[in-house]
Amino acid sequence: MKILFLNGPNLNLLGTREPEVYGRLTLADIEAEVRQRASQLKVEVDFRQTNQEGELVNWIQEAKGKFQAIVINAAAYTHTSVALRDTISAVGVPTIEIHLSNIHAREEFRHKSLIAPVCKGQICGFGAKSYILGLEAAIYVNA
Ligand code: CA2
Repeated sequence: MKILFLNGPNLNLLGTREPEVYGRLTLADIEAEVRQRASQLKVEVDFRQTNQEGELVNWIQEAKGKFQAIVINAAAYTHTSVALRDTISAVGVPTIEIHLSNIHAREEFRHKSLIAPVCKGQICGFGAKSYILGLEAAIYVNA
């Protein structure tokens, strides 16, 4: 089984600022943790980050037929992107929404996720562990 991890804007800055909100790990540290768990679970992962909305759209489109699930931290695009929502819905690859922070316990504008209704489920608030839980959810929805 192949699982595609997608990371949206500014997640490349993890570990450099706002550790009280997002923790001290870098995105590379989180990727290493995901890869370790994926190898225990005998699944393959591809792990990517971009600051560009259109690149996320292209990657989701290209996932069809190549990946059995997508785990996405769309970052700020979670709250704004009709394009991402339409793409997830159109492509039909089972998608898990994840966040490091509990978006429902933060500012009002973060409470709304435009992609949540087209995802299998949402995991948020567990820091880097949200990625591991996302991996396990991706396997679960394919079981
Ligand atoms: O909690 C999450 O994972 C978020 O997706 C992170 C996004 C935020 O816009 C969402 O509401 C929740 C922000 C990612 C930016 O990460 C930074 C990391 C270090 C310094 C600055 C930003």
